[in-house]
This record gives sequence, C-alpha cells and structure tokens, in this order.
Amino acid sequence: MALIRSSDLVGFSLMSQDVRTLMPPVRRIRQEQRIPTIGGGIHPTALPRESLDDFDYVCVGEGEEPLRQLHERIREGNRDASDIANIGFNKGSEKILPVECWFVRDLDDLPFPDYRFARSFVLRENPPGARPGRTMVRIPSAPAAKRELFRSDALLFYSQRGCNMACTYCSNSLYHAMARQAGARWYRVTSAGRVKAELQSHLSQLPGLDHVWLNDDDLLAREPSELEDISSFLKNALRVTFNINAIPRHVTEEKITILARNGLR
Ligand code: B12
Ligand code: SF4
Repeated sequence: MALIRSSDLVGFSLMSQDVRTLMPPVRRIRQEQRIPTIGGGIHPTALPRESLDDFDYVCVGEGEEPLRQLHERIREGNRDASDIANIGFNKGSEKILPVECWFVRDLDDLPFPDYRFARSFVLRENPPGARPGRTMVRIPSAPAAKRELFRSDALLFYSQRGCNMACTYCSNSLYHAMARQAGARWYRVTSAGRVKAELQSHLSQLPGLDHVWLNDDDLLAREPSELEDISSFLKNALRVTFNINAIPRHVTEEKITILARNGLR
C-alpha cells in the first residue's frame, strides 16, 4: 500500500482465475486510498460489466494506447473516459462500456517491453528461515542480482499476437469477433528484423539466460525463410536454444528441419 501512495492510477492484469486473489487488494485501494484502479487482460475483456463492480476502469482488449490516453486524462484532473477507445468506467452508478475498439495496426510500432526494471518491484516468497509469507522487493538493476532474484534460465517471448484459428473455447474467438467489428485484424505478426532486435535487447538486459520460449500461439504460421532468419539468429548471434508452440495445420518437415538445425528443443 505504501508503494502506490502517490500514484495517479493503479493497474492490474488478470485472468479469470486471478479474480478471487486480486479483488480484496483492489477494493482496499479504492476504499482506503481513493486511488483510481484499472483492470485489463482477458478477464475484464471477456466480462467488462462484471469487472466494473470492483475496478473504477476496465480495459477491453489491447491496452497500450488506451492506457496512455487515460493516464494523461487523469493527470489533467479529468476522470471521464467516455471518448477513449477500449476504456470502460463507472460514472456514478452507471457502467459505461467502450463504444470504439482499438487494435494496434502494426506490431512493429510498439516499443519493446521494458526489461530494464528501472523502478520496479516484485512480490516474492520470503526465503527459508525468515518469517513465512511474501514481501515486495525492488528489482535490482545489476544484471547478476536480477538473475539471482528471478532464478530463471528462459525468456518468455512473443513475435505475434493472436492465432489465425478461432476455436470456440479459446480467447482467440472472442478477439477475432471484436476485431471484425472494429474493421481491424486480430492476428498480426512482428517483422523478423524487429524480432531479432527485440530479442537482442532483452537478452542484454537479462544476461545469463540460455533459452527462449517463443510463446506465440502458432510460430509455424510464419514462412520458412522467416523461421530460418529468426532461428539462425538465436543460434549464431545470441547462442540460445528455444522451444515453440504450433498447431498441426502448419507443421511441415521443411519448417521443423530448419528449427531443429538451429536449436529447437
Ligand atoms: C502467456 C500466457 C501464459 C503464460 C504466462 C502467464 C502469466 N501469468 O503471465 C503461462 C504459460 C505461464 C500461462 C499459464 C496459464 N494460462 Co495462459 N496464456 C498466455 C497467453 C498465450 C498470452 C498472454 C500474454 O501475455 N499475451 C501478451 C500480452 C502483451 O497481451 P495480453 O495479455 O492480451 O495483454 C494486452 C491486453 O489484454 C491489455 N492488458 C493486459 N493487462 C492489462 C492491464 C491493464 C491495467 C491494462 C490497461 C491493459 C492490460 O493490454 C495488453 C497489451 O495490448 C494467453 C492467450 C493469448 N494469446 O492471449 C493465455 C491465457 C491468458 N491463459 C489462460 C489460462 C487459462 C492459463 C492457466 C490458468 C492455464 C492453467 N489451467 O494452468 C495458467 C495460469 C498460470 C498463472 N498462474 O498465471 C487463458 C485465460 C482465460 C481466462 N478467461 O482467464 C488464456 C486467454 C488462453 C485461452 N485458453 O484462452 N499462460
Ligand atoms: S488453434 Fe489453439 S491458439 Fe488457435 S484458436 Fe484454436 S485453441 Fe486457440
């Protein structure tokens, strides 16, 4: 609670399974500190009206530009978000849901996710021997100390958003419907050049990692030439192994051969 005392807005990212754990602190922030809260991620996207029972604002769909605009608005002392795409909010007793839906057109236009952790904290299990429970600790900027804190050998990475399929039980079917209505595309790919620059930047911020989890829903939707370009860079320039997700429809011997030669595990 002390950490957020001077914040303009407090954001939470949540899946449906997180609701029970997250809502008690969200309610406390609203009631005790009177700082506006916003929920984003798949749960508020799928159930925005219900999520407004607890959050002041919700982000329905992608958040980069809507959150920037909302933050600017709140800093100006104005809490009305009715003209900001993707943002729903409580206006008195009325729940206002967004009319317009924004999707980033070109993933290459987004800045890299920030792994410098210049002023970031993480909730960590107390070490053995200490008082049981969890403590908020500041993420150190020194690479070796960062590695000690995270104790991970792998980087989770995305080079695409969405999946070309739309299985009914999967979030992709919801996002495809939202994008269709907005005249936008849900399934988008980052250029191979940007993928390489981004991977290089992340691994320089997080040294010591020797494996990358390319966690796109279906990496093999890419052409063989792009798979060669990205995977040979992982092997020869970054010297890391990798694993992927893929759906059967795009699995070919040619693609698997390229990836296996370049370090697929
Ligand atoms: C990465 C991922 C994981 C990773 C990392 C999870 C993590 N805790 O970060 C791993 C593999 C560990 C994982 C595990 C699970 N996952 Co998962 N996972 C995903 C996946 C593939 C991508 C999510 C992601 O990070 N995308 C990249 C970011 C940039 O995009 P994004 O999350 O959509 O965020 C954007 C917007 O939502 C918004 N936004 C998000 N947060 C916020 C916050 C604020 C304040 C704002 C303003 C905006 C905002 O802005 C972002 C940028 O535009 C999604 C499917 C998908 N393609 O979306 C499933 C998905 C989220 N997972 C799902 C599930 C069910 C799980 C598990 C519960 C499975 C299980 N039974 O064990 C576990 C839970 C583990 C845990 N404790 O967290 C479901 C959730 C469904 C639901 N209604 O909750 C999804 C949607 C897949 C599906 N089947 O439909 N998962
Ligand atoms: S193929 Fe997999 S990721 Fe794609 S829509 Fe179906 S379940 Fe979701």
